[in-house]
Amino acid sequence: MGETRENETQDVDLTAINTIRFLAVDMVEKANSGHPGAPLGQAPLAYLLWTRHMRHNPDDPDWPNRDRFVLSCGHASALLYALLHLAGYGLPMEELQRFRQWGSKTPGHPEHELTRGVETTTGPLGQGLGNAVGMAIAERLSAARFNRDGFPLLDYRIWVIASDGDLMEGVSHEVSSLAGHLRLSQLKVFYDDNHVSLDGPTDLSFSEDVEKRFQAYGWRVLHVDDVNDLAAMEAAIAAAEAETERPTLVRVRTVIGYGSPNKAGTSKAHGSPLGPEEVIATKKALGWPTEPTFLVPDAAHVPFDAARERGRKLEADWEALLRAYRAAHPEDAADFDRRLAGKLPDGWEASLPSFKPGDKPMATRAASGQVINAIAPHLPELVGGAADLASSNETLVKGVPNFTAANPAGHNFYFGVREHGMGSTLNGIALSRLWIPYGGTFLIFSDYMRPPIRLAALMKLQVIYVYTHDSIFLGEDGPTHQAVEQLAALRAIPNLTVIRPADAVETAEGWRVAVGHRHGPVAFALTRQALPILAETAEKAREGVPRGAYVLSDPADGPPQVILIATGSEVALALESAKKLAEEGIKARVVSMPSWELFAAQTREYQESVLPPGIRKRVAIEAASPMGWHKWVGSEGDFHGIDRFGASAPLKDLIREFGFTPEKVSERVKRLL
Ligand SMILES: Cc1ncc(C[n+]2csc(CCOP(=O)(O)OP(=O)(O)O)c2C)c(N)n1
Repeated sequence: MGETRENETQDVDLTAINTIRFLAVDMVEKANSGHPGAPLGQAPLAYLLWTRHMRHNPDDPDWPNRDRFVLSCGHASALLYALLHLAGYGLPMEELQRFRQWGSKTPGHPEHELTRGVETTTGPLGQGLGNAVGMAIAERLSAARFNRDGFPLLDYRIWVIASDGDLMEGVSHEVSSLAGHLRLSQLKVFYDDNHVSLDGPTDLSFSEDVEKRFQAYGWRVLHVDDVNDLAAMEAAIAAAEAETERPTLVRVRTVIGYGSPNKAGTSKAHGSPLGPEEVIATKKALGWPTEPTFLVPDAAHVPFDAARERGRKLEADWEALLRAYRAAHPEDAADFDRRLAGKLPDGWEASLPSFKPGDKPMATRAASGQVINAIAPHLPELVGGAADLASSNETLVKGVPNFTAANPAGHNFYFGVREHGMGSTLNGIALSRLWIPYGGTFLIFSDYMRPPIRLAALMKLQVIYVYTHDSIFLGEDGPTHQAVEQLAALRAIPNLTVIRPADAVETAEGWRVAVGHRHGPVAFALTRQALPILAETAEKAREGVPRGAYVLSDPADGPPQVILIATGSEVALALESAKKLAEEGIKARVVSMPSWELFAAQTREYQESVLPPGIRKRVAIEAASPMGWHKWVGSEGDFHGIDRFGASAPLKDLIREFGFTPEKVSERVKRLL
């Protein structure tokens, strides 16, 4: 009797696993595009996680204490869509049949927010793993903040499937090293060890001992020799689940294109459909009906429906816990509810420091540091740090503990010299919706973290980048460290807001904007060198910075002949240049433009009030690449910037040699006029 039931369970398991496999295969085949190989190999692992281990409720993909699932190898998206369909996330069969088509919920790679239940956007290999590390950090932070005796409000786990490509990517080294250091035990990673990547067998380029590598990071490391050995898989997953000290890596041996007589185990199963004949051969080999396609036998629903019932119960129990928590800890609960509702604390803006024109000149990085320190106590969700440049970036909140393995209640982060990993981790923290993370490094090294910046923008995540040393005017470190093309490169990313403040006042206003900007990342470009605090900004930045650009000064006598548009450290230069031009009888308006993106979002009326179409003589001044400035200066305008690499020299020499003086600017204006 017992044996019969066991056999029946095994039949159901196999039916469900093959259902996942062939939904994925049929999706790829119908789209004539995609990756069938990884889903064929990974299906048993994913099946066990989704039906037996993950605590999730498909009815409510936003349940705060749900386990997270990250398919870091986003190219295996068909696997995830099959799972979402079967698990009951409301992804209908028609969407599986529209895989990779215009307007479908099943794009080529999983996209967060587009498809219910997709926890993060993956596809660029390595990023999912980095996000998962951030999610595990957020879990620790949140548990430390909200859990109380008898109220384990947050204790979710992060389950990841990562492929060879994920582990080859440099970012995986950064984040896995960090995860081991921080002992993020809620993180459970399954490495799909199938010996194949796109170009062929992995031994073309990848031969380290992955288990030893992760052991060296301080992870718990396990392995399973055959993903189809469900008992062995169960044991490994249970061991990963029981681990409470370290992150876990389970190396799972799978076969890419499992079941395909002619393509299994080769890169031919990787990035293109199996082809009609091979699909039939594969279905036959695994004992699956060749018709109809997109077959879901009733039996396949059984384990998923049971998991869904369990999930409903888990969330209902958690809701009861939350109700009791609200009664026992009303203030904590109010903070929790407020954050999840996407609201900022009342009155936080009152804590913004005010800087005055009489104050000593100050680097905008220093002003930013003062702002962070002033607002942090009033904005408990603000957490962050730097990639080993906290002292330069002024990202440290004084008197607040560091986030460490021993003290996850700390809010200051040491990401180490890992810009890429920091960026990817910040995205994972932001995905919790309970924290607003920031991270700092030199502007030049935004290049080292561009992939996660782009993904933050794509996912509309609130992440704040605190970049300093924003131009050649950092001085003696020289051209390797002097940003020239980075502003243009960042401005090219859709949905990223770049803010380059002119002084301390604009910096504080920039932070007001950044904290209030809930649906996309913001990057600050801040100076190393001190800048005067301008009388004009003190008066106008409060209104002007949120609008991206505003008139700082106009000629006293009549309409301007020319507009000087400047950002950051060049705004003071523009004001001086306008004075010099006035002495020579030339009337210039000065516009401060801390953010192109904010200005571009204004009404045409406002834009034309700042840059009247009738004034076609315009000179933009920015110590950076000219790329893109024609948008604002027009075809009759000119640009005073830099179109070469910088140089190693003291600040005053760079100012002279690169011509950032009122004399040089007014010469250019006169040439233009
Ligand atoms: C950063 C990045 N580089 C390149 C690619 C293109 N790409 C997609 S899958 C893949 C190979 C992946 O091999 P593996 O990770 O072993 O996956 P499998 O072949 O086992 O499915 C490559 C190079 C990518 N998605 N992301």
